[in-house]
Amino acid sequence: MTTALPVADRPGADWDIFCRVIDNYGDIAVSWRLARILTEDHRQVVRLWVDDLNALVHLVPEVDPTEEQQSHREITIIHWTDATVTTPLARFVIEAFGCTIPEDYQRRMPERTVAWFNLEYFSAERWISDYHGRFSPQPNGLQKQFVFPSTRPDSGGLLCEANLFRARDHFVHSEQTTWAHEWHIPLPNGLSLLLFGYENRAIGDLIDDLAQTTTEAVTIYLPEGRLLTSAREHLRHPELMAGDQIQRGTVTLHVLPFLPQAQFDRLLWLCDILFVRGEDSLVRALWAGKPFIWQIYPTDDQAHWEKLDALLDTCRGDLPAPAFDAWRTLTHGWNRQRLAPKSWQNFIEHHAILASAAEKNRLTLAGQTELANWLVKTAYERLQCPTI
Ligand code: TRH
Repeated sequence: MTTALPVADRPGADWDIFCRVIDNYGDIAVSWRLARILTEDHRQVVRLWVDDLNALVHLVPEVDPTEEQQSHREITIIHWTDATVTTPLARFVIEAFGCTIPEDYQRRMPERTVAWFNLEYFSAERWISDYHGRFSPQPNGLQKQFVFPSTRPDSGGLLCEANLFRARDHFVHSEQTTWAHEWHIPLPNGLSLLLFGYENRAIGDLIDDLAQTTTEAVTIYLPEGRLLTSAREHLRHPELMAGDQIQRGTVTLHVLPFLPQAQFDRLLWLCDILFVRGEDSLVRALWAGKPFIWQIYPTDDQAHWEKLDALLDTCRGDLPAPAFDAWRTLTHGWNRQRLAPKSWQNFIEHHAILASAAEKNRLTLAGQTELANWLVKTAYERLQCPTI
């Protein structure tokens, strides 16, 4: 965005984002990140409606879960309950992940709302290109527009802060030691891995493979959460908790406390290989430009396998077949919770080429649509006023 007018001079620069927390952090993680980018990079006025403030507190500890309404980082956060009064209405409205916004609000939307977006879950599948941007007529007379975040060029793109890459470079060159000290994170020794995931029986195999295949030091960071419960069982350390450290040969595993979302990228930037999950952490791994293993959110109809392969395909770039196969095999094994023999070894043999492909992929994605930009541009076009 090049010409940022002061908020008061921009007609209708106000947004309502509605978010219901289904499970985990993904819904609120994406909604909060979007709220911040709209506010900080686009100088929009944002209200975030969220039904579960406790989920947001994990990501943003400054939020008070008992407040019905509060402001943080210039975003108005509203605890969304059935009783919430929904006036005044916003000019632009985002329904995150198909959460249905209150009926009364919907009925009154034509009085003021000019753009209504349904923000969908991330997918890199081909059909996204056809469905992104489509409209669906609603009973209140408005058209709801579907927005698909994706790594595909003809989609809504991915959320990315305007200063993210500058911050990354600054962190890597001059900040990481101080930062690690401040957050009580031991600095990595040798190759470093972040393991952020759901429960996974393969964690024992992974750490055994690591310990057996390398004579070099390896540092693993395991944030507390769902994967830690598997680590307790499969590493036979039932009491393992944040602050603990265990050693297997040359491998040191550190259990970390869950960090505020604003610090999460720094943890990724500190590591060489990123195990991520869900949606928001996947996007952050893409922006970190490091080799990553994605544990996809599994669905009962098994549709997640196609989604997983679609992501790998869109990020492949010019990776030669052996390196791509090694990446795909480890990714599939991690998602099946059973690693094929030598899958870690094969993967790590291709580390250099996978690292350079990940950085190239970051640059490619950075040249594509940015999601908040797309939303602002589209919303202002609807207002028929000069945009960005
Ligand atoms: O929590 P998730 O598994 O969320 C999932 C997905 O979004 C999925 O698509 C959706 O269907 C399901 O929820 C309901 O993973 P995700 O999306 O990566 O969100 C995790 C957030 O937590 C992300 O913003 C990173 C953040 N995080 C921290 O802020 N601090 C930490 O220490 C860690 C480990 C993560």
